[in-house]
Amino acid sequence: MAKSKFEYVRNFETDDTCLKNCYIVVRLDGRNFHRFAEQHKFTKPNDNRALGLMSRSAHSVMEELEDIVIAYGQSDEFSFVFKRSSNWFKRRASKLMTHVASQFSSSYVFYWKEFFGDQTLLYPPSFDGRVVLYPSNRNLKDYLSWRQADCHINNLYNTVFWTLVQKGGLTTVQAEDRLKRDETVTKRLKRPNEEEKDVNVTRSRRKVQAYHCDIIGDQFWQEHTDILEDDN
Ligand code: DGT
Ligand code: MG
Ligand code: MG
Ligand code: MG
Ligand code: MG
Repeated sequence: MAKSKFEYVRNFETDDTCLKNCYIVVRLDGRNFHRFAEQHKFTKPNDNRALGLMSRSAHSVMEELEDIVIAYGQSDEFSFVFKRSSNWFKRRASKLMTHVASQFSSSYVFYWKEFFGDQTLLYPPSFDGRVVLYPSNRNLKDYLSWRQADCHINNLYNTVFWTLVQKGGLTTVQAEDRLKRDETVTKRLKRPNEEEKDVNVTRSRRKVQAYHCDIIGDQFWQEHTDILEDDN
């Protein structure tokens, strides 16, 4: 076949072959599902219809695509693990990731009705994707454990949070305040007339917050005593 003078542009394509012997993990995550959940009135903290639809879409990915050995999902995300020895699409990361993302997204829309019945899908949802390689079984198990621990921690928090709001009558601000996690740190303190000793100090882990205020004067530092540590 004759080559055109334009052929050279093909050489601009970069090689994204995944390293051999590694498990290839593709993780998808719903784009701005905070808004999507709100607009489609997902129940809090967990909407069984939404979770069922995620699961159904993952099922479709596993059925239609090659070499996926396990998938794990929670919230608006799903991880797909390709077998170590897979040579599907010559292990090209972009091919694997985009096939997973598009198969999942189209299935999510295709099966919407099965889970949400007459409730209208208001706009087309989308999912981002990333590829991560894990060279050992330990690494892969730890990856999945990491996602599940994340699920557990979030669920624990969300379940208690929404119970405080829905059944306990607290405002969302009050519930958040109630659930602030305390952090215990050991500080070496020297109190007047006492020996220096290690003392457990409890403080709240605060959210990052923007202030627009004077930090030259003393007032700010008096109000935020946990920023500076003792000089000695
Ligand atoms: P992103 O991923 O950066 O585009 O932004 P989001 O908004 O998708 O953030 P992400 O992925 O960290 O958090 C997932 C959101 O999806 C979170 O706001 C809660 C929502 N969501 C997921 N599953 C459920 C559910 O079953 N019920 C409700 N009410 N919300 C859910
Ligand atoms: Mg996110
Ligand atoms: Mg998301
Ligand atoms: Mg997410
Ligand atoms: Mg083609």
